[in-house]
Amino acid sequence: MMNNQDEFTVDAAYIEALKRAKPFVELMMYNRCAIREIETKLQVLDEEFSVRADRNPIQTIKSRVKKPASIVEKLQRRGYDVSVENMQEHLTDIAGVRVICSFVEDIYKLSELLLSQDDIKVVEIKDYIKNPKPNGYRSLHLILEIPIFLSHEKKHMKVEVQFRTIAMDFWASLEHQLKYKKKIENPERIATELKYCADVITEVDMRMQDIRYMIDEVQKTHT
Ligand code: 0O2
Repeated sequence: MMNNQDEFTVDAAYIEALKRAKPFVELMMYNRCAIREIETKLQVLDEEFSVRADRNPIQTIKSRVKKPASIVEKLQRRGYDVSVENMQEHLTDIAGVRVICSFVEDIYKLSELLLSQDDIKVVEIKDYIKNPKPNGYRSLHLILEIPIFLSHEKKHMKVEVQFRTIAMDFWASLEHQLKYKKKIENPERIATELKYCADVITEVDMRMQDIRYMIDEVQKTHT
């Protein structure tokens, strides 16, 4: 049983821990707010397309704030101490939004429209569609800075937006699962197979895009 002294110690330690965690908890809240801002912008564009062009370029939007263990791993891997300041200064993907599009063309159209909005600042663009990673990974990554309006201040938050087609997402999700399986025998063979699948998927994306162009053309001639 705890005596009064123990109870006091536990409470004080708890309060101290809460105080220390507050900046981290607040930073994660700012990141969740930034995600909401970006999601809304994308949903607005998708809604407009559905009315004006009678189709939805976005299949799904998946968002996440980076897990604490991944934050710690990334800071340490890059040689930084684990602190809220370093998270803010050196990590650009605590807030992540993944946009799964129907066609490659939609990725470039939507990203262009997002980048042209006057409250968004572009920090970095990594085009792994035009320049895929050697393993076959493809996606368009935008690091954006966006303001969030709190009760007494405005904060500028960074968000990583990844645009992928359904096919690119299919490949990346499975590759991600497979990569983390332990004891893979024949890693070179697996890498070759995965690269082959990535190439097939690229071809399929291009063909699906062509089919859409063909259908659009036929529809134009009938209107
Ligand atoms: P999660 O769980 O998605 O957050 P880093 O590689 O993170 O040290 P950088 O510059 O941020 O450095 O990398 P990059 O390549 O611009 O983007 C990293 C993110 O892109 C990854 O996030 C993945 O989501 C995705 N990604 C990049 N390369 C690959 C790949 O080869 N396969 C798969 N499946 N996804 C990839 P995280 O943080 O790794 O994971």
